[in-house]
Amino acid sequence: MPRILPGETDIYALTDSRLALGRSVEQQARALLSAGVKILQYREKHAHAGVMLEECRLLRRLTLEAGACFIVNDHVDIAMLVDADGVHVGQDDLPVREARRLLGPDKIIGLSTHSPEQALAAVEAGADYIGVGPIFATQTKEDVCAPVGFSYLEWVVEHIHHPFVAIGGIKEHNIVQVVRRGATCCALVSELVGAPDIAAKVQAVRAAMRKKA
Ligand code: TZP
Ligand code: MG
Repeated sequence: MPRILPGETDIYALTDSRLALGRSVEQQARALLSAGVKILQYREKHAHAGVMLEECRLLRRLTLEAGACFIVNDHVDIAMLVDADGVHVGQDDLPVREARRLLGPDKIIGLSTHSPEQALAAVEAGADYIGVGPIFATQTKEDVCAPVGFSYLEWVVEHIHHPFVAIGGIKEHNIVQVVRRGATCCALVSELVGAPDIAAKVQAVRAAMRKKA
């Protein structure tokens, strides 16, 4: 199973069918994986459980074929049923320690964090990586907190020696600012799945990340 963590790859992609210009989860995933994305998260907040299960089964197959890591947002049960590589939870979801009891030591657990206290607690609880954000304002997440800006990102870079992914409002045009502050892996939702040509956008974002010097 492809256990790939943020820090081992540059782009962390998420599905979102509400932003994907009418494209299905399968179409989003195929385009992202064809462009070489190595971490893909299934994040469909409004789908029914049965639909989620079938879509996750499909994404499990596609990610295995592509040698990519597959993470399920929120739903530990679905992650287990499809043998995903891991889950991503938020501060109000199942606690990391409880998710770990269900998933065992080998699966990846990511936790969204928004403050130094949450980052320290996430590492202590055994999260394999943390999400750091939202860096910029975003429309994508409905219950999102205010942007944390660069100060929290810079704190993480200095103090947390643990895999992390920057997230929230990151676009081709601003990603270089995030990379310059020390992020090596960035998560993007609307910028990728909302692009007319998803694969071309992945390449453009990659190129923008390399303009760091
Ligand atoms: N967690 C923090 S911000 C966010 C999530 C899931 C949404 C990011 O979406 P976008 O479209 O890349 O701003
Ligand atoms: Mg959640």
